Amino acid sequence: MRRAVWEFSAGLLTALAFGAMFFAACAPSASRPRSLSYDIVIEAFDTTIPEATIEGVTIKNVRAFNVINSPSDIVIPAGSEVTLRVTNKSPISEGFSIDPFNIREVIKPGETKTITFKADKIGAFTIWCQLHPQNIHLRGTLNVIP
Ligand SMILES: [Cu+2]
Repeated sequence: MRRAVWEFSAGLLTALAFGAMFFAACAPSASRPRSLSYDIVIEAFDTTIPEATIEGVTIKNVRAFNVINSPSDIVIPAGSEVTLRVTNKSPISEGFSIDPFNIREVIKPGETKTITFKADKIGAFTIWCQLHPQNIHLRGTLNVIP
């Protein structure tokens, strides 16, 4: 009886070991390039201040746009095939640039553009709008990690 239990346990362990090997063989290899996609929304916050008094000087009709990408930062493993779907919710055309990957797009209000590239460089790369002064934009970062 004890021997039968032992034999059954040994058989079960063998089956589990083969099962584990089978799943290991089928699991995606860590070195295979991954396909990653992100949805990015360019949001504009229209700040209208009728007037502001700064150091005793009153300025009328102070208007400013604050434009951000959401999410502003992206982290991806090197070698990934990347798809960015960028939607512009700003009332004006916005730029979307990542210079080291030769990405330089102009996206009209309400438009969504799909940008694909391979993350074949490691580092932290600035995502920025090439159309407008940088003091009204929050820059983003594309982080490509080893
Ligand atoms: Cu802009």
